[in-house]
Amino acid sequence: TKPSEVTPAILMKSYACQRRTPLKHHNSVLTDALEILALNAEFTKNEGRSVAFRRAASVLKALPRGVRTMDDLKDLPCLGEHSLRVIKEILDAGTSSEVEWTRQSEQFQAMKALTGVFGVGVRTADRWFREGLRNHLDLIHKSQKLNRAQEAGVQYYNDLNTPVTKKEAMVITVIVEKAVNDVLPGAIITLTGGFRRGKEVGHDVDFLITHPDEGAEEKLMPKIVNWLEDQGLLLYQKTTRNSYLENKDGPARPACNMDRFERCFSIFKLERSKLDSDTRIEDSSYNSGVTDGTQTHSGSTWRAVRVDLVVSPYSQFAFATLGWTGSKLFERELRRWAGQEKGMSLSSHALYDSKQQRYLPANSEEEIFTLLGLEYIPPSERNA
Ligand code: DCP
Ligand code: MG
Repeated sequence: TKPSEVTPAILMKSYACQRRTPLKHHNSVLTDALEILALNAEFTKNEGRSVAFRRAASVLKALPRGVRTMDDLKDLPCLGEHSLRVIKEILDAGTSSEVEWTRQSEQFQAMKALTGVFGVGVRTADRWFREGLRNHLDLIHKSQKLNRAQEAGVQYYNDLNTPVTKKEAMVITVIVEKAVNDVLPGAIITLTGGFRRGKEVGHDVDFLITHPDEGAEEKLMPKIVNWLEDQGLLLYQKTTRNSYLENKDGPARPACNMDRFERCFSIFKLERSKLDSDTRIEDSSYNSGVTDGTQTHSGSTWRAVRVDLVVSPYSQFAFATLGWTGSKLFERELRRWAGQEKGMSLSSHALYDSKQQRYLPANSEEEIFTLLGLEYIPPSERNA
């Protein structure tokens, strides 16, 4: 082989937080397949397996070109035997029988439909599946007992399963900024989650809110929620209180991965008239009023959108921003890197150094990467 024909070896780091992962990549056929298996493993409560498939998919997302032969995968980390087998099958035959079988299976389809209802997690969906329920309509027809979140999830099922566009996210940003600045002038509002990473659509809109005067943010959420409710902008909300207390004896990681900020899970009522007219008329994704009985409202003047609001004290804002920007795998890998490689414990609240037995403060995401001994990865390249 002439030197010019040799493909240079790719130096792929093994933690996703050490790599740049753009939103658009060259291997979506393979990553979609692996992510079906990851999702199925999640549905069957096999977390280890699920993470292994997600890590494998994530490595392929970071490749500078499409994989064409198994040779292209030489020396890449995180590709287990099972993932390699699936990739080989797709390269050879175009599809993987395991993936196709999974995709078509009754259990996978039912779990996907049931967990697609707001307020329904894997555990509940699994129980309902075993009771014979298959989708959100069964929840109505078989008069399943639902909590308030699930009621809303069924009621607004169609809207909540219609991807939120960037334009809608921008309209909601303006509303949230108005609400927050009305009840606490000088507050800072950041759009986090997938939209901060550059995604064109999302399943919800995530916001992080803080104020430069530490303490000013306390009890802020109820005020924001009241403001929004007074304007008739909320279809549903559930606020959880801040339960984080810095522990002098460390570590930072709460009992579960869930963080403990004051948080509001909400469903916004977004008026279509707030969106530009050109998108309004063409966009068939809006409920037409004629539905399968899950949408109780009649007009098509508004649509339901999931919005997550999180309030953070200013001193934790950098950690919260990093923790709420995602992707989920990127976050997971950051925490794993901190623990396994640095003897540190990272959460959305703080970074704790076990050797020094102290918290390491930071004012920006860049500083946190530096404290972790990592090269800074901008949000647009955290799409692991
Ligand atoms: N997050 C987390 N742990 C949680 C909840 C959220 O680490 N328990 C982080 C990772 C996510 C981000 O917050 O990337 C936002 O959560 P979403 O579920 O909204 O995920 P995305 O915004 O990334 O994707 P989507 O477009 O589906 O909303
Ligand atoms: Mg989101």
